[in-house]
Amino acid sequence: TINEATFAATSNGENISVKGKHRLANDVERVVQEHLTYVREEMCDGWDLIHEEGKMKVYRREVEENGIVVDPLKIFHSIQGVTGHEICHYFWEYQYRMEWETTLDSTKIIEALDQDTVIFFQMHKRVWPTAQRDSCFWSHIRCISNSEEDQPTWLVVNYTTPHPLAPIKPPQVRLIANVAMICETIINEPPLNPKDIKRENIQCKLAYVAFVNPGGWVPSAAVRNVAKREYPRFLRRFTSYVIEQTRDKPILF
Ligand code: H13
Repeated sequence: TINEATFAATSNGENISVKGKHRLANDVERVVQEHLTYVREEMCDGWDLIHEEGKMKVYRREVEENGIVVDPLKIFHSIQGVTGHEICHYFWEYQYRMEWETTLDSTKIIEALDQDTVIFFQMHKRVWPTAQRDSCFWSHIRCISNSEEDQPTWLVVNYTTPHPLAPIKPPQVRLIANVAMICETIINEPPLNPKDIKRENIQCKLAYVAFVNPGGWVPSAAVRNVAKREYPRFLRRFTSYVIEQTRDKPILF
């Protein structure tokens, strides 16, 4: 059998697949755990509330690396009538993407690593006064149960990865991203019989976290203005889309 030591010895720092685990499984595990830790951290020093709209709160920390804006962003929201599973399902699934995404020219799956992990290649709309951007990232969906009584936490992580089917062709510029959607479901005034839970009794508490590097210099003010406008717009549109899609469907817990 192959153990950790053999894995380390044979992998030689490369990602190879071992025993039912795909070649990026360790990366996925690490990034998922980092997000679960990071999302619980308090929002204090350095975080600015840049937008508030109903229950949506958008926070940003201004950070530059070599003169490039890489501001971390966190959005908290609470959505009535949907579950965390539903939010993550519509966020992760390829088939719905172009129905709610307004910032993309195209999206495609270039590899499926396992049932819950795929690699996307996306062409982004040109929103900046500079080169168009593309992205290539693994996208993973997961359900984490915390206890018998509580509803599980659902999350989706999108994380940039290179791929032979998606070489960077200059002048094309690649976005570098580490993005997570993390959701909890709250059941208000739970009826005695779980079968009697109605959409009006449920609520999804959502956290959306984004670290995006534009992959090349863009005027700081331009990136910050676009981000401040586009992230709330995305979440507004996406959550209305999920509410609309699930309205007359059985609740997906
Ligand atoms: O998360 C969003 N969309 C995902 C599904 O299409 C893909 C996203 C991703 C982005 C970039 C690279 C890899 C993955 O997770 C919604 C994104 C909304 C973006 C609003 C635009 C903001 C512009 C910010 C500029 C920063 C450089």
